[in-house]
Amino acid sequence: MTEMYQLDVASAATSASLEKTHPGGKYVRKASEFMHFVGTDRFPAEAGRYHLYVSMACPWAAGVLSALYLKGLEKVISVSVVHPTWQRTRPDDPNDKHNGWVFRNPGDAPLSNALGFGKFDCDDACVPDPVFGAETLRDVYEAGGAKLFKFSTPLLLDKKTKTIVNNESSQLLRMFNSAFNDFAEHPEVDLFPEAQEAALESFNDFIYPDINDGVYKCGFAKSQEAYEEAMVALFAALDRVEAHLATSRYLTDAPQGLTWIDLRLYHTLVRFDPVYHTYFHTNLKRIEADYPNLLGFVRDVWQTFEGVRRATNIKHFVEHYYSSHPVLNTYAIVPMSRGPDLTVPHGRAPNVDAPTTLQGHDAADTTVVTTASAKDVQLPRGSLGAATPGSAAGDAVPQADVGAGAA
Ligand SMILES: N[C@@H](CCC(=O)N[C@@H](CS)C(=O)NCC(=O)O)C(=O)O
Repeated sequence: MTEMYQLDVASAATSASLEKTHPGGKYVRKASEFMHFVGTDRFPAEAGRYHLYVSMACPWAAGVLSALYLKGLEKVISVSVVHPTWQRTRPDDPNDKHNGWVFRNPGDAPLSNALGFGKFDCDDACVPDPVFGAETLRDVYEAGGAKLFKFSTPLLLDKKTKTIVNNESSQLLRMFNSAFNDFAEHPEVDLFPEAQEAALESFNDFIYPDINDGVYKCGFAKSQEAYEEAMVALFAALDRVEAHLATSRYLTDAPQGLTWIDLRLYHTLVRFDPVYHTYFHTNLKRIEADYPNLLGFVRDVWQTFEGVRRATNIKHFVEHYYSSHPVLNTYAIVPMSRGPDLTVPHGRAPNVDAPTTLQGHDAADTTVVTTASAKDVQLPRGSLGAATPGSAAGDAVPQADVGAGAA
C-alpha cells in the first residue's frame, strides 16, 4: 500500500507529466465528452427512459439533483448515487492506477481510501446501478460508449439504447428545467428565467471560473504561483458576491427567487468551510466568520428549498474529499467540523414575490435581519444531514450519524 503511494507521488511530480496535466502548475478541468440533448429524435423526452448517476459529494451533480427534485422529476428520471470514497477501478491491473467512483449497497462493508486508510460506511444514500449492475462508474461509461478517460458525475444515460446522453452539469440543468415538462410535477418551476438571462450569464462569467471551478484551481494547483493566482481571483469574486447579496436576496431578481446560478453558487458555498477552506487551502476567509451575506444566502437556500436541502449531503461531501485523494490526504483523516449550522434562521430580507412551488415556505417566516452565528444559537443539529433520494422531506440523517469518519 505504502509503496503504491510512493510510486504515485513520484510519477505525479515529474515536470513532464506536470506540464501535460497542469501547465504552469495550473489545474485545468477536462471538457465533458457527451453533450446530447433530450427532446431530439435520437433522445425523445419520455418518462422512465433516462437514468441519472450522481455523487452527492460533487457540487456539479448536487446542482443537477437539486433541479431534479425542484422540478418534481423523481418518477420520471431514476437516480443512482455512488459511494463518496474513490476506489481503484481496476485493482487487478498494477499498471492501471485510476481511482474513481464506485457503487455500493447500503449496509455493505465500509470502504477505505485507495491506500487502505480510513473507514467510510455504505449508508442509506448509496444507490447501486440498476442498468448494468456495474461496480464502478467507469464501467458505466465504458458500456455507454465513452472514448475519453474521464468518468465524472453527473451522467445521464438512456436506458433504452444504453448510451450516454450527457455528462455536463450546465446542460443537464437546462435540460431538466424544460425538456421533461410534460411529465414534471412542477413544470412551472423555472430556473432559467428568460428575462434574467443576461444577468445570469454575467454572474456565471466570473462565478464559474473564479468560485465554482476556482476552489478546485486552488486545491489542485501544483505550483505556488498557480495557487496564489486562483486564490486572488476566488476571494475577489466572493467579496463581489458578498457585496451584491447585501441588497439582493438571491443573485438576480427572478420572480421565483432561485435560479441555476444561485444553485451553483450555493453548492460551492455549502462546501466551503467544511471542505475547501482546509482541504483546498482557501483559507483567507471563512463563510461563517467573514461573509454574513453569503452565510445568510446558504442558510436561506437550504431552509427555503426542500429540493436543494435533499441534495445537500454534508456527510458525503466531507467524507469524499478527505478520503479520495491519497496524495493530498494520505491517512484519510476527516476534520471534525461540518461547517456552519444551517438550521440557524437565515435572516435574509424577502425581496421576491409571493411563494411559488419553488419557495418551500413563505419568506416572511424568516424575519431575522442580522445573521446569528451558529455558536450563538444552539439549535438541534439533527436536521443537518441529507435525505436519501426518494425519501420524504425532512427525513434527515441525525447529526450523531455523520460524525467524522463515521463508520
Ligand atoms: N464539467 C463537469 C465536471 C464534473 C466533474 O468534474 N465531476 C467530478 C466530481 S465533483 C468527478 O466526477 N470527477 C471524477 C473524474 O473526473 O474522474 C460538469 O460540470 O458536469
